[in-house]
Amino acid sequence: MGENFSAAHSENNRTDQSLVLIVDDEAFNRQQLRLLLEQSGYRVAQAKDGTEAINVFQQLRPELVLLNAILPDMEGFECCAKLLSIDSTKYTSVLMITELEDTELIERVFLVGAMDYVTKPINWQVLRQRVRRLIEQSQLHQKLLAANEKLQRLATLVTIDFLTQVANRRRFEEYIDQEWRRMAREQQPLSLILFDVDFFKSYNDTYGHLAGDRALREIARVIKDVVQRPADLVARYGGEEFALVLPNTDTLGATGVAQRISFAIQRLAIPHINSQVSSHVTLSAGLATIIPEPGSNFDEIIAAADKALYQAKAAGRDCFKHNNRLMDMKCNMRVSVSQILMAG
Ligand code: GH3
Ligand code: MG
Ligand code: MG
Repeated sequence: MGENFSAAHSENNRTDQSLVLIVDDEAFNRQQLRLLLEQSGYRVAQAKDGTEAINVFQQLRPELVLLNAILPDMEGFECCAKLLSIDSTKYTSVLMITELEDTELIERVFLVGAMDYVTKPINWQVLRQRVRRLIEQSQLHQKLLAANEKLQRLATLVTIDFLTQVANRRRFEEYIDQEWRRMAREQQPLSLILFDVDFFKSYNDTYGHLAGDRALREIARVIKDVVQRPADLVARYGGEEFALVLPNTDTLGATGVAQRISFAIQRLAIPHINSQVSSHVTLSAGLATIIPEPGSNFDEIIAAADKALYQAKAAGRDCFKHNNRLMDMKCNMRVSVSQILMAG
């Protein structure tokens, strides 16, 4: 940046000195403005025309631009519009310096997005106050943006399960409530699958808690990989339990998803020498499919899937059961992945 960029001589020892870009073709004007700004504790960059201003702006992203309305290579207004159209994460104010103060000119100043103006001959006291106000506005805006980003990150954190990186229980309940009501309005089927890892206590006892954590992460990843529709939600429902919400999905669709997940877990083949049903980690699952009654509560589908899961456990594990309220009948299936693979 060479001579265009001057290090600050702070009068009040500020460490977070804001940067002001001066755009004026007259070296004398730039010099005077620079002195005033440095006395106020700002860092200063300079440009002698519009093209240089755009270059310097892109590199340094100043908080404020003091822009002369008359430039040798383009109109100050055009330059202002160009500067403000540059995509920047930083908020920049433009203060125009004009020769006259007529209505048309003032309208143009604000039309191109400048925040304020001063007229020549410059009243230094007025300029100092306007610069201070605009810098404060810019800093406030930056703080707001940062706070907003932080909030967004926190909002994501409170909906994600830390260990497995799928949705947490809180997000699950929020989502199933929303989808339950949507399916009730549209009179469409909602399916829910609850998975529970078989003999997981003995897995931890055999391989250690850290290996248990790793297994849970892998299982969550596999379930997530199988699920295809954007509206499907995988969540960690409890310790070694996962839930899968499938909107607009009937019995057949949900059964297909459960089968694909069973196969994928079989392929994952995490050894479990102390499982009583397989040499590998297996899942049991309870499925439920319901077209919700308007005004009813989503607890209904959780209870139905939970009951089916209980039945799958009672039936020997490594299988899934479907509690199908859709056709007012129970459709229980025992699909042992190990058995399918042996038969196939
Ligand atoms: P079942 O086949 O009946 O489901 O038997 P189980 O052993 O899986 O069920 P149980 O409810 O007796 O035990 C669940 C186990 O899951 C016990 C607990 O230590 C383990 N578990 C729960 N959350 C975590 C976790 O975050 N990490 C690890 N490593 N283990 C967990
Ligand atoms: Mg359990
Ligand atoms: Mg279990």
